[in-house]
Amino acid sequence: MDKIILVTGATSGFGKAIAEKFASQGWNCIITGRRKERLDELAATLTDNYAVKVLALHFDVQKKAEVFAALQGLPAAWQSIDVLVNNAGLAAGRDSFDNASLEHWETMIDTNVKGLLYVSKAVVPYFIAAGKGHIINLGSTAAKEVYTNGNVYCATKSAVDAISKAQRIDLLPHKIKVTAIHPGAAETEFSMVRFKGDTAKANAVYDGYEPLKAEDIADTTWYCASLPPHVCINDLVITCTAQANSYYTYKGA
Ligand code: NDP
Ligand code: 8X3
Repeated sequence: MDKIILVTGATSGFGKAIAEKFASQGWNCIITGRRKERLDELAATLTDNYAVKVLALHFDVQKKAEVFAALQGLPAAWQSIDVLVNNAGLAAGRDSFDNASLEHWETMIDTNVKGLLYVSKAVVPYFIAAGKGHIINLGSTAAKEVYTNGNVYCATKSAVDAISKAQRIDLLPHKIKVTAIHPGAAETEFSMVRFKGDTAKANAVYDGYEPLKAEDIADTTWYCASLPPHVCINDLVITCTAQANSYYTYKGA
């Protein structure tokens, strides 16, 4: 039977690589994001390269009405989702608590926390109806240790950690697996978004060591999703070899 993955934030970085990985294994993909052109491009690539079916839905996860309009009442053939990857997210700025902007904080909370909750709430009924399912939430090493000037980004990822634990308990009766994947630094568009297109600042994040790649996270996600029904990876921290935790990366002597 055809398998279906729904991955949010598939226009870039981890989400795009995850869609490509699962499509390469023959899974049909529901891909989401705000940038419609990129979604359409990815849909064409996946269809052409892997002969899978793709449903592209463009919406902003911050907007409750948009999320439910897009995900409730999916066409019947798309309702039997096997895996939901809550990946859409971002950091906005990296400023001290006293200097950080309220707007940045609100964007991160609305996207990383509320967006993940809205999408999960819209998809879980399909899992419950099927009597199975798998939610994979993208947290971060920032969920595990707060770092200097990481304040609200770290708080949103701690929330993802807590929500994952809560989902795991509450959704057990429905045989829904919940996995939280917590990556360290990975070179995607993440830092360009965080620093509003400041290339020098974004590149400096990855200077002096080899960070993770989006494909590393896609492979990890695939591993978690392809285990037998009785096995669930609950919590997985993955960093590049140069990184020990949220605030210690070895960049040479
Ligand atoms: P990218 O910036 O490359 O990708 C982010 C994706 O999220 C894009 O597809 C973007 O799509 C989507 N997105 C952002 N905001 C919204 C929104 N409001 N509504 C819908 N989609 C949205 O970053 P990454 O791939 O690196 O990040 C993916 C996830 O991994 C995030 O949750 C991030 O916090 C987390 N993470 C990243 C790490 C890193 O070092 N890169 C490390 C640990 C965790 P669009 O703009 O088209 O809407
Ligand atoms: C993204 C990685 O180190 O910027 O979650 O928090 S970090």
